[in-house]
Amino acid sequence: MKRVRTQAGIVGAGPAGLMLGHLLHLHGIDSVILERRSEEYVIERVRAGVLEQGTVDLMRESGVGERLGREGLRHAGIYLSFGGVRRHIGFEQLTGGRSITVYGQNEVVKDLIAARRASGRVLEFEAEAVRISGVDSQPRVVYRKDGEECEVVCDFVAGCDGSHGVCRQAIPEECLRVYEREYPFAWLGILAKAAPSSGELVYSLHERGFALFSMRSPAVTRLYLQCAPDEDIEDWPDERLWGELTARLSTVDGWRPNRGDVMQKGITGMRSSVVEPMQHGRLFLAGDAAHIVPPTGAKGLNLAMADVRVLAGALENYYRTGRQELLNSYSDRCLRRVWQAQRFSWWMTTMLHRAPDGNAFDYRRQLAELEYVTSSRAAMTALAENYVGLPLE
Ligand code: RFL
Ligand code: PHB
Repeated sequence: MKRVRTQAGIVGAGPAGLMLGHLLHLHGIDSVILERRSEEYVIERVRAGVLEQGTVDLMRESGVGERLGREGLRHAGIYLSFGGVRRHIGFEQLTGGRSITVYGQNEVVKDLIAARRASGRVLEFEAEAVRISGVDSQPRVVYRKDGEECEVVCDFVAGCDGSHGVCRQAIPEECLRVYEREYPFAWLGILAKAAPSSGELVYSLHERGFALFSMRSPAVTRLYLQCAPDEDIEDWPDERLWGELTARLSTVDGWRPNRGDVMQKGITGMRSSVVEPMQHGRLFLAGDAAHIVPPTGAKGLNLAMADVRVLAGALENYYRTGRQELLNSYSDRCLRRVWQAQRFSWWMTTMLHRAPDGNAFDYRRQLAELEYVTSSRAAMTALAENYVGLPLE
């Protein structure tokens, strides 16, 4: 069996795995990154789009923010739309100058893959980790590549393998607690060749359900609408999609999203989950492998980045001093932020979606909440400081 030795075996080349490998490289720590999908698949997968200030700072400070600085769209606020009116929440005034940046997750991944290539360290695509063992003493990751089994022998394993990965399964069930919540709806998302008709995101609660207006570039609009979790994408031809998006997003002042060719569409279920602790022996979980948030708060990618920032710092400290305190406190330090993001994402989700079993009372209550959130400075500040991202450690 082919065998390689490294300091950190990283499973998954999503934002968490790639950023961790990059930060470790800057500290002079070797790693091997294994990714079961192809490079094209990973780069083309359309997902998140909103970067918190802390994520932008991390990319800049670690030397991978050059294209982000040129092409990222800085947004100073968002709109909440209800009752046919868009109300603005200005982040900069409410948070002392903080903001968000719209830059596709696939662009982040592209930049991190380029940095990995430049570092000369190992990144293997179409290499699926199938077994993790020895996490109490000498970790080993067995992976399958071109029909053959190979092995990575390492000091630590970073489980950055997303919500359906294998790393979590390497932890005995009795050592884990899983907290979960499902939501009775999903998001149907599209990418359209259309110039964004608003400079900032619009989150809308309409009688017919939630809709979100977002973007990727000055020529590409990203839109989502609430649908049933078991909805069939075949039931959504473009005409029906545009009709529904227009109905849910249009406002009485005549604003509506521009239409264009639909380049991609897909349905995503929504759930919240947290695994505690995020560490077992020499195995550390990061990003979606440890926690899932519903996308309404735009927190998933940002949490993944916050986790690996903490993990890279702890590993650097270990290799420099031989001390394990920061590794041992990794889980507790990450989970504080994770639960804040869970709370915020749950709150945004329940405020903005129509529950299928909800009644007219619930809808009126949601409208009253939106009225308050867009008129009280205290409430707007609470939304703004969570949306731009609570301070990193
Ligand atoms: P990823 O990106 O899922 O990467 C995990 C990688 O691991 C690979 N893998 C394996 N590789 C080798 N061996 C195995 N056995 C493996 N098993 C799995 C997978 O192929 C994959 O490449 O997890 P990571 O790095 O933790 O990053 C998390 C983010 O991707 C995720 O949280 C966000 O996309 C969530 N999210 C959003 N987050 C935001 O911060 N802002 C947003 O605006 C936002 N919008 C969204 C979103 C997620 C969405 N979907 C589709 C779930 C919008 C949507 C629609
Ligand atoms: C996106 O642009 O994909 C996006 C924006 C905000 C969200 C979720 C997704 O809350």
